[in-house]
Amino acid sequence: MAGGAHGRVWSSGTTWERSPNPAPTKEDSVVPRRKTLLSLLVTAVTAVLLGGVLTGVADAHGSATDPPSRNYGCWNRWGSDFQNPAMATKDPMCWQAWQADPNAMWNWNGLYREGVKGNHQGAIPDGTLCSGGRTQAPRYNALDTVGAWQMANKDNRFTLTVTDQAHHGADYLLVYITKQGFDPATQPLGWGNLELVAQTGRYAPAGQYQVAVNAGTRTGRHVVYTIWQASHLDQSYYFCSDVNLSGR
Ligand SMILES: [Cu+2]
Repeated sequence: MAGGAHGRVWSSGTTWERSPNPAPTKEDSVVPRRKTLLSLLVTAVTAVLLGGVLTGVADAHGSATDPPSRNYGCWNRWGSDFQNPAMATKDPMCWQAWQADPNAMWNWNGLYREGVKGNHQGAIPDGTLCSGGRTQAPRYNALDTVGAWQMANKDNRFTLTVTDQAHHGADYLLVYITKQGFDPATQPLGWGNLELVAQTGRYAPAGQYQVAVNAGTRTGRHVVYTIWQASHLDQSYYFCSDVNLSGR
C-alpha cells in the first residue's frame, strides 16, 4: 500500500527538497533525497497508524485479558473497525472511549504508574480507579466514565488472566470485586466499593499470570479490579474488568 501511494505522488510534480548539503544521515542512504510533500505525509501518517496498531508488540507491557480490562476489551472488539458508528449503539462505553482518545485502546497494555511504593490507595483517588488515577492524563480518563460497560459473563469461580507481553514478572497480583449492591453502571467506583478477593505471591516472568478468583455469592454486574505489581521496577498496573456474575 505504501509503495503504491509513493508511486502516485511521485508523478504529481510537487516536490520538496532538503536544505542544501544536508548532514549525512542513516535515512539518506536508503531514501531518495527528493520526495513529494504528500509522499512524506503519507509515510508519516502510515507510520503513525502502524505504530499505533503495532504498539502492543513494539512497546509491550500488559493488561487483564480475561475477563478483559475496559480498554483491552474495546481494542479487541473494535480495534479493526473503530470508526464504525454502529459502535455508538452496540457498545456505547467503548464508543465514548474511542472518541475521547484512541490511544487508550492502541496502548491497552500501558496503563500503569511508577513509584507508587505499594500505596495504591494513596496514589489513586476515588472515581479514577479505572484510569489508574488518571495516569498519563488525559489518555485513559474515559475508562472512568460511569455507565453500562460491556460485561464478560462469568461463573462465580473463575480464572483471571493477566497477559504480560514484556515478561516483567509479578511481585504480586491483587484482585478486588465490587460489593454486592454497588452499581458500577450508575455510581463512580471508589476504594470503599471494593473487597479484596485474591492476593498472590510472585510470578516468574512469563506471558501470562493466572489467579483463581471466588466471587462468593455475588450476582449480576460487577467490576473486577486487578493490580499487577511488575517485578522489573516499581511499576503498577490497574485494570477494571466488567463482569456479569452468574451467582453459581
Ligand atoms: Cu512494562
